[in-house]
Amino acid sequence: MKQRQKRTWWKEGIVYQIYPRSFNDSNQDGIGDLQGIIEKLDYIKSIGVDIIWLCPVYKSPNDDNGYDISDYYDIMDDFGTMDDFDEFLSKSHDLDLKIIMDLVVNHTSDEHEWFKESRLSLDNPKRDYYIWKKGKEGGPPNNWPSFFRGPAWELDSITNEYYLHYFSKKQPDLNWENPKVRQEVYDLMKFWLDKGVDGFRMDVITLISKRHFNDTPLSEFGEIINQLYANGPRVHEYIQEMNREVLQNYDIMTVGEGPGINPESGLNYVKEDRNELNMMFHFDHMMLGFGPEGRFDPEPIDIVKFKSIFFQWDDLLKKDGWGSIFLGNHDFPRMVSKFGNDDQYRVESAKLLTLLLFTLRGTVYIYQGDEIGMTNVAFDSFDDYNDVEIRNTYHEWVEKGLDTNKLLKAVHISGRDNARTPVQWNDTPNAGFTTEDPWLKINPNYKSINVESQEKDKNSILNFYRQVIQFRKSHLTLVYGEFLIIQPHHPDIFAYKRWDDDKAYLVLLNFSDHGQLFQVDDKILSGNPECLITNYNDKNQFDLNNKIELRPWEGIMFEILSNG
Ligand code: ISL
Ligand code: CA
Repeated sequence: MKQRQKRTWWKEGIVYQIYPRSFNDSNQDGIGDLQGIIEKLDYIKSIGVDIIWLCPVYKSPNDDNGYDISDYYDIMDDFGTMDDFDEFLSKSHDLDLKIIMDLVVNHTSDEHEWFKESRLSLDNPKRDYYIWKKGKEGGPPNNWPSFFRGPAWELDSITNEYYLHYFSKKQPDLNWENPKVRQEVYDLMKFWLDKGVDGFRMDVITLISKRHFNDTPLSEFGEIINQLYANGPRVHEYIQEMNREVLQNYDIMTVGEGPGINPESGLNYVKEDRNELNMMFHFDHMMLGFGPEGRFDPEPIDIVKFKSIFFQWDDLLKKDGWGSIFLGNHDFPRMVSKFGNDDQYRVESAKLLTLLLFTLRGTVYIYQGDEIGMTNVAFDSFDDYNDVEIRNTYHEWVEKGLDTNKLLKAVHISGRDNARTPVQWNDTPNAGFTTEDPWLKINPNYKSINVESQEKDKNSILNFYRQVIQFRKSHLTLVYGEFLIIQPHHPDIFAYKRWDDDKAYLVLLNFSDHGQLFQVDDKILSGNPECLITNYNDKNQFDLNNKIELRPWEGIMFEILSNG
C-alpha cells in the first residue's frame, strides 16, 4: 500500500496512560503502585494497546503527585522500589508493551538536593541551577502569576531573594540557560534509556526557555501562557541540543506537552527535518469549555470549533509532522463528562468518542478508566479533594470572600481530580482498587461502572474499545489516510471521510441528545455503503436519497468507495 507518511511503530502504536497513584493498589495502603500495575499488565495488553505512558514514579514529596521530583534516579516510596520498576519494565517488554516515562524537567521539587543547595547562599555552586531574582519595591521581581494561583515567585528567607515557580511554590523552575543543568537533564534521560525505556512524554517542554523578566500587561492567564511563558527564545535550541546529545541515539518515541502552542508555533517542534520531537500535545480542544477566567469558569462546548481544531491541526501536520489524538488525561475532566453525556447517554457517547479517537490521523492516547466510560465525580466538600490546583484556588476564593459553592460546582465540571479517582475494577467495596481507605475517594458509581462487569458484557464500552482498536490496527488507512470534514458548520454532527488509494471510510458522529436527519451528496456515497462499526446494537443505514436518521449520540463508520 502506498503511504503518504513513512511508517514507524510510534505512529501506529496506541498509547495507554497510567496515573499510578490511582491505578491499582497491591499492598493495601490505599495508594496505587508498580506491583499493582504489574498485576494488571495482561488486562492492559488485552485492550489492544502497544505503549504505556507512565506518569511520574520518581521520588517526590507529592505536592503535585509526582510532578515535583526530588530524585530523578529513584522511585517514590509509595510506588515501590527500583527493583519493582525493573520488573515492571521487563514484564511489559515480555508482553510487547513499550514504556514511555514522564520527563518533568521544567522544574524540580524544592526538596531536590540541587534546590536545597541552591538556596543556601548567593555563591553556592548550584545557585544558578534555578532562577533567583531580587525583589522589587518590597514585592516580587515582577507581576507574573503561577499556574496554580498566586504569584510565580516565592521569597526565600535564607538569601532574601525570590525564586521562580510557574507551578506550585514547591516546584521551583530550573534554569535551562545554565549548561550544567542541561547536562544533568541529558544524563538522567540516558540513565532511563539505558535501562531500556522506550521514550518520554515531556512535561511542559514549551516552557523551559524563559523570556525577559519584565512585568506583563496581560491579565488573562491563557494569554500569559501563549505570549509570555511558552515558546521562549531558546526553546528550539535546547530541544535540538537534547536531540543531538540523547534522543537521536535511541529508537524511542517522544511527545512534548505543549501548553501555549498553536498551529503556527506547533510545527516547529515536530517537523521532521528539525530533529526535535516526534509529537506534541496541544490543548486547543481541551480548552473548549473553559471560559475567560479559565478552568473554573466553565462554559458549553462549541462543536463547530471542536471540529475545526481537529481539521486545522491535521492539515498542519499531515506532510512532515505527526499529531497526538486524545480527549482526556490526568489534568482534565473525564472524557465522557466533558465531551459526551455522562448521564442518559453515557454508554453511547463514550463509544462515539472512542470511535472518534480511533478514526483520526495521529497517534491515539487513551487515559486509564476511559475504556470503561468512567465519569466525573462530585464530592460535597473541599476536604475530599487532593489536587494542589483545587486546594490553592479554594484558599484564594476564601481569602477574597468569593462564593465557594460556585467554585465547588465548577470543580465538579472541570477539576483535575475528576480524572484521578481510582480505577473501578469491580463492585466490591473500594472498587477492587484497595481494601483500605483510598488516597482519593472512589467514585460512588463504581457498582455499575467497573471493569469486571464490562468484561462479561459483549456490548460494553470496554469491548467496543477492543473492537475499534483491532479494526484500526488492521486498516492502516485510519492511521495514515487523508482526512476531510463534511459539512464543517453543522452544529451537532461531526462527519468526515478518511481515505487512501486502498480504502475509504465515512464516519458520522451525532454530538447531541436528539435524533438528527443527515444527508450527504452523491459524490461521497456512490455505491452501497457498508456499515462497519456502530455504537448502537443494531445497524443503521442511508435511504435512497442519501439521508440517514441518526439517533442521539449515534456514531457509525461506513466503508465507501475509494478515491473521493
Ligand atoms: O493549562 C493547561 C493546558 O494549557 C494545563 O492542563 C497544563 O497542561 C498543565 O498545567 C501542565 O501540566 C503538566 O505539568 C504540571 C502538572 O501539574 C500536570 O499534572 C502536568 O500534566 C506541572 O508539572
Ligand atoms: Ca500501594
